[in-house]
Amino acid sequence: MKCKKCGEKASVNMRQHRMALCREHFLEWIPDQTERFIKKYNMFTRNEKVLVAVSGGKDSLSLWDILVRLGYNADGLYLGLGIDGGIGYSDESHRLTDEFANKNNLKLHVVDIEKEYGHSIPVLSEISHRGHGKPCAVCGLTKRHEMNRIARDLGYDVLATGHNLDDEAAVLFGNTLHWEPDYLLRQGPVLPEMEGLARKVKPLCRFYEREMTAYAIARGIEYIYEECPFAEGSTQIFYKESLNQLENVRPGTKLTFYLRFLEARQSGELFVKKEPAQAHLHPCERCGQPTSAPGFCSFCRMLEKAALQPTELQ
Ligand code: Q46
Ligand code: ZN
Ligand code: ZN
Repeated sequence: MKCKKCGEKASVNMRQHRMALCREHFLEWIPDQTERFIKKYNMFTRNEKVLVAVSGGKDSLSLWDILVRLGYNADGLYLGLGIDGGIGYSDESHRLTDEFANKNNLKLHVVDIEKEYGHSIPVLSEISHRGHGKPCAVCGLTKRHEMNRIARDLGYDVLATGHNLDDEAAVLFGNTLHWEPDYLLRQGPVLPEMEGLARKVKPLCRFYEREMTAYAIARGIEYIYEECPFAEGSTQIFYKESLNQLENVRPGTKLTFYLRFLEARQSGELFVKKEPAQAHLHPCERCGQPTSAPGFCSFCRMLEKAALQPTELQ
């Protein structure tokens, strides 16, 4: 297999694009494409301040690397979730994120949930009795709350996450199987800023997961290989595996599934356009972040519930 650009031996073959590239051209192609997506979807400009949510995984560290290479003004945010799972998951991902930031001389904000709120994510999940024994519901809620809080408090224009095409296609698959109109209308590369909620963007949403792995390795980025121990057996992973089976038989299936959805949504052909549920947001009485619930936002209600529980788990 030869590189499409220079004819040298290719190191990455992308069947879905019918294109193979050598290492050097692949390392140029990824940022070039990212720049194209940032412009196409009006994600942000070089005058705006970007906060990249970094987890220590290949996608978020690669995203940060790409944005900095492209000359964007991008700082990192690491949330310490306090997840051990027998592999010291959070400690290791924190270490690798720190290392990446130091090596590249980048600014990293670190928020430790346990220090901030008294409990790690698994403990908060247990004592607030949310999520049927899995911490993912509390984890997702906390991450959304904290990312928005920090972006807003520190004056960032936009919050960027490292979701790749495999992530987005799996979410879309789930939302389609259940025909969730509200989620379908909101899913996309950009979630505009509204009433105290920071703009959210996903610049890697058109890259396959294997492309991001290849990028991280080719760039020599040290990232955490293990998934979060709580991800095992999740519906999301099941959807990803199902889509991979389709992809193996028909390369490009995932990309077409996602891109056709974006086109259909944009044109209004498949979905009746309605204003995204602006649901009368008002500031939470405890933390001040926007919420549609009366009184406290769902994060603060979760904290309140956790505080009311017996403390033997702490
Ligand atoms: S939600 Fe669940 Fe993830 Fe949080 S507890 Fe781990 S698997 S990290 S994306
Ligand atoms: Zn080449
Ligand atoms: Zn609140």
